[in-house]
Amino acid sequence: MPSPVYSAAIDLGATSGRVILGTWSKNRLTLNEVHRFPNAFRTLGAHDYWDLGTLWHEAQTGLRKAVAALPRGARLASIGVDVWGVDYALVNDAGRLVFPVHAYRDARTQPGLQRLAHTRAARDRIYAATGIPNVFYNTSLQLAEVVASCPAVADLATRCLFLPDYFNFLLSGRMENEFTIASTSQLIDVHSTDWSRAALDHFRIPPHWFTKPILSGTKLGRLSSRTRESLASPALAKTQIIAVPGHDTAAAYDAMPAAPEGTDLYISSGTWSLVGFESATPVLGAEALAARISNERIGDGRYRPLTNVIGLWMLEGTLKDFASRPTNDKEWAALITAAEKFPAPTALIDMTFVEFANPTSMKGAIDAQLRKRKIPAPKNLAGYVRLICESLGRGHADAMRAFEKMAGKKFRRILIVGGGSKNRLLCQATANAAGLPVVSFALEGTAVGNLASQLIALGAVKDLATFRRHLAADLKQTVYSPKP
Ligand code: LFR
Repeated sequence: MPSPVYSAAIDLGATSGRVILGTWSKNRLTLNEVHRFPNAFRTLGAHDYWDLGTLWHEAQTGLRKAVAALPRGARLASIGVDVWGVDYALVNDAGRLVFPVHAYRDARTQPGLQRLAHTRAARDRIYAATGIPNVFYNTSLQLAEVVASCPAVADLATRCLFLPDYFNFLLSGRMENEFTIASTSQLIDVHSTDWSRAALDHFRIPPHWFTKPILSGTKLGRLSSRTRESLASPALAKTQIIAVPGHDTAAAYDAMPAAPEGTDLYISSGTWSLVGFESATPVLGAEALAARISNERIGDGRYRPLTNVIGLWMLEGTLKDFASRPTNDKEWAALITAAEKFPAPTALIDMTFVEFANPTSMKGAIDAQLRKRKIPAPKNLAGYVRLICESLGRGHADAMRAFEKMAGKKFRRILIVGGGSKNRLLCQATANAAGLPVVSFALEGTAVGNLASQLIALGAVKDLATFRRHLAADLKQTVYSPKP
């Protein structure tokens, strides 16, 4: 492998996307964020959709900028894509979209969610088969709704590609289902690395829409000629497309500079807070289901049992309701300082409240819950920020305790990466509620995990343990010790 190695990570989140050029040289990874852009779903009539054309346009713009940022004569070795979980594109054999791409917050899954919730035997059976609890955004519920409401789709579509699979197809011309993203669907067999026939049958989803998932790190080949022509650069002549962990959370977990003995709890903090750990075995059973433990998968076939706590979605949503919201880093810092000055709230928000999933006003939804519980609402934005961060911290700690109890584990540290790792109020609240040190890394976890998988596939790094060792030696960290 020539050194340095240049690779690009296309990292798409529900509220923003970025393209990052990674340079691997002398066992060090440096990141250059060459392109960042906002993302949002759009509402048409009663439904919510992603704008895939814009995302693809932005991804290509980012790749052009990545190429422009290369030193003269250098080549881009590879490209990998990671995206938020569960959403998908239905295509025909030629790769044409045959159905609009819905966003997972679309309320169309609510009747299916309730139906499964109220059919206890089926709900338990699906959890035993897939290890994924009944959540409104599951691909299983989304596909069941499409097939039931538009039956002709079963003839029109020949493949279901999850969003990273779809972008991999645009880049490479190959249609594959990558394993980590497939594992978010509630359709993978929890005891194998293949689809669950029981789940597919239950939701009446055509099994031929899927092929056996490929494990992360599989090379998909060179850039397709169409994309190569559109990007028109000699630096891309030999660029490999690599199926990295397509699920952003799987990529972020891979990037954790974790202790090898497995005593760290992970939080990938972004639109959602994903609290979990790595395990050779799944965490199953009635108690695990009640705690909403989701046995999503690592790219090599193992498990990452995690709980989805509502995350920064709640903070971002609340900010929209205040004209005084911060617009730059300085204003953010001032807001956090103001929020820290408040006494710790005596009552916290219950984050599992379904009304927080996609409210027209997040502040309105919070106020409604507080009113119901006869708790006075905060008087200003700083008060809301304090209440939300403390409540999220409690949510993180509750998830940790559930894991300790059910998996018979004792965690020593909590590692946090992603947007929330920069929010000291949130990190401190988590440390206090959990009674454990929180180690925050200034790290774009999802992009780093994406790049790690590419470097391993290219043979530039031996394996993930080696990558983590190098990364840990190089990272800035802030430790928040618990306070009573
Ligand atoms: C985070 C994430 C979560 C998933 C949620 C919905 O970006 O991928 O892991 O539960 O989005 O897809």
